[in-house]
Amino acid sequence: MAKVALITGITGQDGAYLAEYLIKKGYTVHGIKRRSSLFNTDRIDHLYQDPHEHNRNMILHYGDMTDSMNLTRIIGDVKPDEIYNLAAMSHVKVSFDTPEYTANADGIGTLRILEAVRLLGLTKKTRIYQASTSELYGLVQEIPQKETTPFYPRSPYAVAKLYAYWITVNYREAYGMHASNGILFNHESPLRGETFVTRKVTRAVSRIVLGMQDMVYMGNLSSKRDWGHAKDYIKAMYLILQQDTPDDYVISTGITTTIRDFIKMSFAKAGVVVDFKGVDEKEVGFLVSIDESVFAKEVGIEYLESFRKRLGETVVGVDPSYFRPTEVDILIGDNSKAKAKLGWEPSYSLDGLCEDMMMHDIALMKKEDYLKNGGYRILNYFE
Ligand code: NAP
Ligand code: F7E
Repeated sequence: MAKVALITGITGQDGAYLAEYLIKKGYTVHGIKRRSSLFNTDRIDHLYQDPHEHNRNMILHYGDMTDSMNLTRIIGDVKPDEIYNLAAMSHVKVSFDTPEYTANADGIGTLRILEAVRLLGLTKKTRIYQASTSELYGLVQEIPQKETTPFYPRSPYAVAKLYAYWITVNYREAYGMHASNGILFNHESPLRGETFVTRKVTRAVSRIVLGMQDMVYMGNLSSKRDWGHAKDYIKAMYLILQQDTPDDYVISTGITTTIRDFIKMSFAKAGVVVDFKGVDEKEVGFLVSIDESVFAKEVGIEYLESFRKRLGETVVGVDPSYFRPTEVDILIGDNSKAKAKLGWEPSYSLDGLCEDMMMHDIALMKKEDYLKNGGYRILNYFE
């Protein structure tokens, strides 16, 4: 019998990679997606099967983390062997604007899943993965952060996820459930939402080198993140649920980098050197030089002449509206426990991740139909 997994947040970055991974492993994957006025399944369309087909291995259900009855009904119908609870309002900055909704979906939403499994008598059958986050460390109490590092959340998102973390631990201890937290540090990919910093950068840099955009405005350039590739991190989720004993694990690369350096790295993938000058809100990034052979290969010789004329120009500015009321300055994770107990380690370096995202976004921006479909939209104030 094929194992049955239920993924909340299947339309998101991690949900899409995880669904594909589990289907390849022979699972039947059920996913919960929200109703939206436009299609929101771009990331999983390649896995979609018409409901009229027999023996489908991916089945979607309408649902929402704020609706207990809906979640309980789906879990009761599906009776999954494994639940991956990935659904969340996952944008830290937006959580300051929507704190109550974030608490409901990200915090109480997790309780709804755990309680549904308990009330349906599935505690011995169903294993639960909770998508916990390095944002729990917030104002870090220790460097690097590990499973025993005290939490100090710094946003409504992180506080909601703190509740979700502890309610998962509590249901494990109180009811003997196989419920585990993956404390995942930032992970990115070409599927990353366009308003998270890495994707905002790789999209903007692609557009700048192609002559489609003059500059990009960023927030805090000095914060540091431990970035891995989502393709590696979803494998850790799977491994966590294959363990005999439920437990909590830090999943990270152990390397931390500033936003500023990630911007430089992204331009370098196109053969362009960018440097920064000025401080705080007055800091700018400007074009220093071009390695023309790299530019011709990665961007295209036809874009070179007009780009050459731009040397010296400012391409990165700072807009304080992107600053957060409370910031997480540095994250760097110690993944020793995951290495030792799960046999997990990242296969992508940051350079490899950046390469993957840049090559994807240069190709994406070049597509004419992308332009026609509104892809030229400049990220707005809130993004
Ligand atoms: P994501 O791309 O933002 O995806 C979030 C998913 O949750 C989407 O499918 C979204 O649906 C769904 N969702 C949001 N609110 C919902 C609601 N009320 N009811 C049902 N579904 C809802 O996030 P991700 O990067 O894949 O991250 C997956 C999980 O890991 C999240 O819980 C996130 O907080 C956590 N996490 C992420 C990272 C990271 O670096 N990526 C690190 C640590 C933890 P729509 O597609 O309709 O918006
Ligand atoms: O910001 C700074 C920003 O939005 C990273 C989520 O997946 O990872 C993610 O949360 C850093 C912050 O991710 C801009 O101030 C500068 O210091 O990409 P981000 P995040 O807040 O770390 C954790 C682990 C999660 O759990 C979350 O769900 O970059 N930054 N300038 C900017 N950030 C954004 N978004 N936009 C800027 O223009």
